[in-house]
Amino acid sequence: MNARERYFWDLTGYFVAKAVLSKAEVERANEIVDRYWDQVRVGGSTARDSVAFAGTGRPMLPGVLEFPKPDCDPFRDMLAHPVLVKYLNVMCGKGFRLDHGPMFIVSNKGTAGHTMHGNGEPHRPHVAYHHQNGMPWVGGVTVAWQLHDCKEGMGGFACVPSSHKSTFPTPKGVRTGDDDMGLIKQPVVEAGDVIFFMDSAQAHGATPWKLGTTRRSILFKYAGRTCARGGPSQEVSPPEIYWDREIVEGMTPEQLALMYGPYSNHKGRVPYLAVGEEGTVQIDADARE
Ligand SMILES: O=C(O)CCC(=O)C(=O)O
Repeated sequence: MNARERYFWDLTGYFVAKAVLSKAEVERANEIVDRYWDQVRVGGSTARDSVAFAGTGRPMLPGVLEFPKPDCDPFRDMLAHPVLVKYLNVMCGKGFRLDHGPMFIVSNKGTAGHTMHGNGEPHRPHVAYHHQNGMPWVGGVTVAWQLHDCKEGMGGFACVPSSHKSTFPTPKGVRTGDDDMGLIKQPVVEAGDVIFFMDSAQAHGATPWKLGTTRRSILFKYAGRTCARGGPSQEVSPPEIYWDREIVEGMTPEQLALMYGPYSNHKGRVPYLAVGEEGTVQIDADARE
């Protein structure tokens, strides 16, 4: 990562690496996608309460890493691609790992946008952005491989550049895109480009897809070595699995709360602790994730 690239990344919270895949590599991946098209599943709309982003549910193609060989190869080759290793070693530090994904978004004309989310609301240090001693660091980086061209205003990944450094919550109109103050940016991409963005630290989402051709964006969710967001960490986190049934048997709920393995996207499943007014440790009923 050169000094110009690092400046752009640090300032804006996203970065587009150009022409990482050759034309032939893009064609091969797209030809495989066409053959597996009957496996596409349409989910719900990700526009939530937005008027500007309203549209149809989001189509996804699951399981690309498990396609029979050789069809999985172009997607497995993305996992540890040299360009990705070069950038992620700087962005989230050596030892980064795949936390979850890939999510393969294959929107059609009219697919809803995705309201802006992330940007540290609430602040979560393990996925936040910080820098020290001349080095940047962010806990979660999403790497989105683009198998299509998309010009300005036509939809797809969008973010609020620099929002990873914002001190204040995102105004509702910016979150929904209904009154975005000109702050939402949809980067122009060409097939073969790769978008890096600060997942969770930055306000990001998508604008509705307007092209007659399908969107083809494959998102791999990486994390710093010591961050655990979701993925399999969710399954191994319960105390009786992460430690052992005999070790945790008979523990109080407060003791058990400390025996969960690390992961952050638990949506309230992992209990937090607080000290009550009478000085005793108790499960924190007000804790939010
Ligand atoms: O590229 C997109 O559609 C947005 C993806 C997104 O918001 C996410 O991965 O959290």
